[in-house]
Amino acid sequence: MALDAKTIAGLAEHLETCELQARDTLKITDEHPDMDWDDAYAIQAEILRRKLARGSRVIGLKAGLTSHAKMKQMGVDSPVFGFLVDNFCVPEGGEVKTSELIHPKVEPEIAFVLKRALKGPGCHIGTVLAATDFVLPGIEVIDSRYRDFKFDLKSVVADNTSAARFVVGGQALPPDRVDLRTMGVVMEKNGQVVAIGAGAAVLGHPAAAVAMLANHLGRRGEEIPAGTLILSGGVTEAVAVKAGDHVSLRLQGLGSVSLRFV
Ligand code: OOG
Ligand code: MG
Repeated sequence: MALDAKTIAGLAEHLETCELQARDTLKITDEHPDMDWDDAYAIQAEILRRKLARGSRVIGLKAGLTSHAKMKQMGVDSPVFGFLVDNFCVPEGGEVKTSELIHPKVEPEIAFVLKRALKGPGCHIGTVLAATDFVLPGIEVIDSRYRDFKFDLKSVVADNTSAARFVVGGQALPPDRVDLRTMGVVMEKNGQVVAIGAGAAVLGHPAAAVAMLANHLGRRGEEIPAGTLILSGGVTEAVAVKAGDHVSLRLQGLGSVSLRFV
């Protein structure tokens, strides 16, 4: 760790205040260039601690920057991991208030729900599929707290990987009923197709993103509990949205899910 506890708490408060007040900020590594990975995840953990103290519940986890399209769009080269709390969850077909967000974008995601806990190290696609209860379509609304979505990996980890809102829905199926690699992904905004892809865009197989998450937590002595919802990462580039937009995502064989921005 390069930062002391007081600096970590201060940066967490700053980033969470930006989130709650829908204000942007410069990336925190500008002022703290020596910040390391442990500092970045410690800031994220402190943001979570603040939310839990206010009564939020963790309802899921996310992997981000798991597809080549996303890494290229954001100019980075490795996945990152974050948390999802109950306040981020939007009901299927529900509304997202743009006044609560800075510059939201949507991403098509394949969501997993576990029936058994996953503990790394050593998790792989096989262990993930064996522990998965079902998969279903999910749209993630990301909203980097950094000005113009400009960040490096450590800054985005500290900012809980831009997590803001998400919706899951459509049809849930056990993973042996679908081919997660060849599964077609079509996202529409206001009836126009804005993103198309296939599951394999996420690390060759979206379950590999869940395995990476389990191995990442395993290194910290943590596990993914049974029942956890996991967003495996945007299949395509994220698409900017504004009030009035309607977004729907169809995953082949799993129906569709949608939300509206007001
Ligand atoms: C970071 C979060 C990325 C994904 O699915 O790739 C993410 C960002 O692009 O702001 O959630
Ligand atoms: Mg995402």
